[in-house]
Amino acid sequence: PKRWTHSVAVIGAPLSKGQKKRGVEHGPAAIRNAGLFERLSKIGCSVYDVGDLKFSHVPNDALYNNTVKHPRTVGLACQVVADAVSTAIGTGHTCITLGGDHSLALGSISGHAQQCPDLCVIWVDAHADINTPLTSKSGSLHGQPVSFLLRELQDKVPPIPGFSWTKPCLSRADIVYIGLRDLDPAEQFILKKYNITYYSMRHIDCIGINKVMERTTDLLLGRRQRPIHLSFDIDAFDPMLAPATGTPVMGGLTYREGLYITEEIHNTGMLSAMDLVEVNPLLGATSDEVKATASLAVDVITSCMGRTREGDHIIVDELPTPC
Ligand code: Z70
Ligand code: MN
Ligand code: MN
Ligand code: MN
Repeated sequence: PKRWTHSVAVIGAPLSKGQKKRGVEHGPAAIRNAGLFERLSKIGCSVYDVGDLKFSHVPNDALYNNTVKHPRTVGLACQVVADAVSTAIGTGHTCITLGGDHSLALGSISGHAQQCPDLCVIWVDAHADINTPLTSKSGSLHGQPVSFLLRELQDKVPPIPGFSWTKPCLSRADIVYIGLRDLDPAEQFILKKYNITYYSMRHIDCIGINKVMERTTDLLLGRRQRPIHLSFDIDAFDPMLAPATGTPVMGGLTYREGLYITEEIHNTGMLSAMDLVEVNPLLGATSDEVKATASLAVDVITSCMGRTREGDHIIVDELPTPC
């Protein structure tokens, strides 16, 4: 007897201009090739493949303020992501967006919020990605998506070309970070000044991942049930587990901590959309490293959709009786 638990839409978002390294545009293919659809089907999901979105290259995409790179190209791509996610959610699917770099979360969260204005966000990442276009040192837009999303920050975010369509859809209390360990000075300032909740790797060491998840779900869902958007950057994991990514940072999540996060999110019953970003198959030292990183991404996604480490009691529901 099969149980069709979730109908999921999978959207490939091969966006790479939000950062500097080539290869992250091949993330969706790597995650698909690691068996995503087979694994989702096995746990009883009915899967609808939207395919990979096409992003047009915007010519003459000059730097903003001498720093921010490819603003028009990234802004337009995020708008395409937003439309696709909004359509998928509106059709009744749980939506999985495969990156691609993390700038796409501006699109996926905006599109999700068009359908679910009450959503909250769990951002699992080594980085906070909350620089404004004026605080960013790198000029990379994958380090900035959250700044465009937060209402409280809008008087600090300049109107940059390509982003005129964006509307902040989150308040400071609607987002919780998990896994942080590499923050720029301006990002630390923003997190403190706006009192944004984050559980860094130090917090996880201190209180354990179980308490972190208890507090996270309590903060976001304690008052009322609401849709969750999970934005999962694979670099939240330790580089030993996820080497094929653009910005590996020592001291990341263990496999068990990562899966505990996703199991708890599944258990809320409120996961409505997720991103899995920053898998870069050109950055593994060996093909085994690339395979391990893509396979980890599939484990994260299937865990979010209900795979349990104990097994799911679907295949065997009765023991043979000797007669
Ligand atoms: C830095 C910046 C970042 C991911 C690097 C790094 C941001 N704070 N995000 N890798 N995934 O450039 O703003
Ligand atoms: Mn990120
Ligand atoms: Mn990151
Ligand atoms: Mn379920």
